[in-house]
Amino acid sequence: MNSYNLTTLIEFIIAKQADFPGAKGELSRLLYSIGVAAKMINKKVNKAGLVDILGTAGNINIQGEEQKKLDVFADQQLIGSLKASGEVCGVASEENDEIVVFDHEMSKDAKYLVCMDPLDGSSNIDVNVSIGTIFSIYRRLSPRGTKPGLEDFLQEGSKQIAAGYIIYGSSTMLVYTTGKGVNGFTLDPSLGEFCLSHEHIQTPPGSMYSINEGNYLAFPEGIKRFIKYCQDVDPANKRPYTSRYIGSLVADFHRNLLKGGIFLYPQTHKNPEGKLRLLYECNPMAFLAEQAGGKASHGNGRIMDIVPGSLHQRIPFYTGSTNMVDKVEEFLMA
Ligand code: AHM
Ligand code: MG
Repeated sequence: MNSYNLTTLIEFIIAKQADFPGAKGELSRLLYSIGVAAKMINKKVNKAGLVDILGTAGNINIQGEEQKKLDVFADQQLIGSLKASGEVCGVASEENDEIVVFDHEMSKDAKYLVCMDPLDGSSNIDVNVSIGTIFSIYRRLSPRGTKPGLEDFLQEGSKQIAAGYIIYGSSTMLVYTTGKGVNGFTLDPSLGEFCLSHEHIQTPPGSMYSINEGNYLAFPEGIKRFIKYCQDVDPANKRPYTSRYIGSLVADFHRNLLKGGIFLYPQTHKNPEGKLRLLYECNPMAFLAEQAGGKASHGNGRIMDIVPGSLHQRIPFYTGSTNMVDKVEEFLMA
């Protein structure tokens, strides 16, 4: 803590650089650039409800410019910020079919790459529900000074150097890990700074489950049995468990991370491979879950052990408190 009794994100990042002997500040600068983009996106998200009042018609705003959808804005903001940092050689984003390669000399020489979902749950924006940005950082495999290729992005989640999310909620928070625990920062709007508010987050054993039960009939038998287990009356073991589902991954995950619980997105009729994307959603959340003492599984093993086959690969996803993820695996493998 400094003399003002608060630690800003950048102060924390710089202090933590000491955890990595030989670090030259590249990752610190990269994380900082994500923090800057997050503030810009936050400003825009906060204004979303005002757009109608401000009198924009259709897709054209009062200056006659085309209004960008917020998820496109978030994508462009993050890509711009990462490119400007000079610490990233390329980006894979849920918004883009292909990888985005930065061919500026400084970026070509950068050793990191980023996978991200710029604005997850953006369909919730119209109804004032929390949404989020999810990011994941890897070291490139190709030599520095060259253009990265697809294989640089198709690395197991266990190779992540850092991961995190920003939640645009009743307050805006940035939560991240570099593999040495999970820390959370709340945006103080009066200072315009993310300030350390949740140090060394640990997920407690859970008794909350989060799943879109509308898809019940399509769930694997093991998941149907797990849901019935959660609903069983067994007061000694805190059951029936409480059901909480927002339908916005960052918000559901954030609540469970702090309070304990499990988030489930199994395969369904509509999404036979699962709905959530391995690179942009599951791997970063899995890294955070594990660093907070929880787990992340695809039903039959660890999410972060999967070797991705394609950029936009989807996968069934079960994450949260260890006791609950173990239980789901038990039901699925029975
Ligand atoms: P998106 O990436 O298109 O925003 O979709 C991902 C969202 C997650 O935030 C959320 O967990 C999930 O979709 C909800 O899906 P459903 O509406 O099927 O329950
Ligand atoms: Mg998404």
